[in-house]
Amino acid sequence: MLEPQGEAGQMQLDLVYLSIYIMVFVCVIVLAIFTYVLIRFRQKPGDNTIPKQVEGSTKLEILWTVVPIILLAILAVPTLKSTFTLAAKPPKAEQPVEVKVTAHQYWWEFEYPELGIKTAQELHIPTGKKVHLELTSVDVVHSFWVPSLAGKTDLIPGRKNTMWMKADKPGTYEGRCAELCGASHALMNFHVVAEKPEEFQKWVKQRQKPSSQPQTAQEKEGKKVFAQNCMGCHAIDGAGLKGPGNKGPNLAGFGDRDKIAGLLENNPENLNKWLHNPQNVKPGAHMPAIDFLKKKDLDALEAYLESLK
Ligand code: HEC
Ligand SMILES: [Cu+2]
Repeated sequence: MLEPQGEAGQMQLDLVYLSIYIMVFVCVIVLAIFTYVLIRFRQKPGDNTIPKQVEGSTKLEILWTVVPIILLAILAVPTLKSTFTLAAKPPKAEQPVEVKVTAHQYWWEFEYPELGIKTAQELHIPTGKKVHLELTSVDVVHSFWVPSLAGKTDLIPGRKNTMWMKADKPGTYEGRCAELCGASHALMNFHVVAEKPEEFQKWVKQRQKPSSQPQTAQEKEGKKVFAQNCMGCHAIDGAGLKGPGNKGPNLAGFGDRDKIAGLLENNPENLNKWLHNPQNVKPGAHMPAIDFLKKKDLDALEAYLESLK
């Protein structure tokens, strides 16, 4: 947060500095007067006279009412300006990327309505472009925070909040939920992957293509196991696997993601760990333990999921 990597983060840091400067200014003056009074008016040995008792001073009252009002106005004007600027939709001419962010206990859903892409846990964005986010939640209040890019904006059920952010340089930026939302709130991590516009376009093309079809016999078997056991909650766009709901993340392109559930390095061993007992990784996660499958079926399922590119 102290090393912003884009315009929105820089604006927010400027506000933090402004309020720190004002606080330091007030502290220095108050503490200086305080120290002076302590020394100048302390009781001297042998002097037991009671000092002159003063009650009320219109001048002082006005002074310490007006000065804070001025200081708060200095803070309020740029704060309100930035708040509205950061929530506003960037003009069409800037070709912003639109993303709908939906928070779930304890995962993030990212939808690019204009590009027809739905994904989870990993938010891909192009560098140098404003990304306009529309944020909401399906269960409780969460808060979207990418410390080095922008935040924190609440995601509230039944409400749409908006903000934009911009990354100047390619890189992977950590994201967090910044509003206590349940047992695994502290594990509700995600990543922002900022790529050069050409690279981002490649990613978009890859995601828009139908998911690669299972190649080996094992992967084909895995697809069947998935259809039988997982489609109640998960869909895989482009693979013709769509069930009744989206209680869990869309797993299209799962094999390309860096992390499982935003936490574990994406490899077969960790996938096994996750499926076997999601609660061990994320207490309270709304995915049941998959401990009823035969080893052969589980292996096939894992091979299929990792093949999704
Ligand atoms: C009752 C609903 C439900 C069922 C059934 C279910 N899941 Fe999940 N799954 C979830 C939820 C919810 C999450 C998100 C957990 C979190 O991160 O908090 C999840 C997360 C995952 C993830 C991590 C996804 C990511 O984006 O990193 C994988 C992989 C996964 N599930 C695979 C499976 C497989 C394979 C099956 C079937 C054997 C299955 N799930 C069955 C609800 C379900
Ligand atoms: Cu949360």
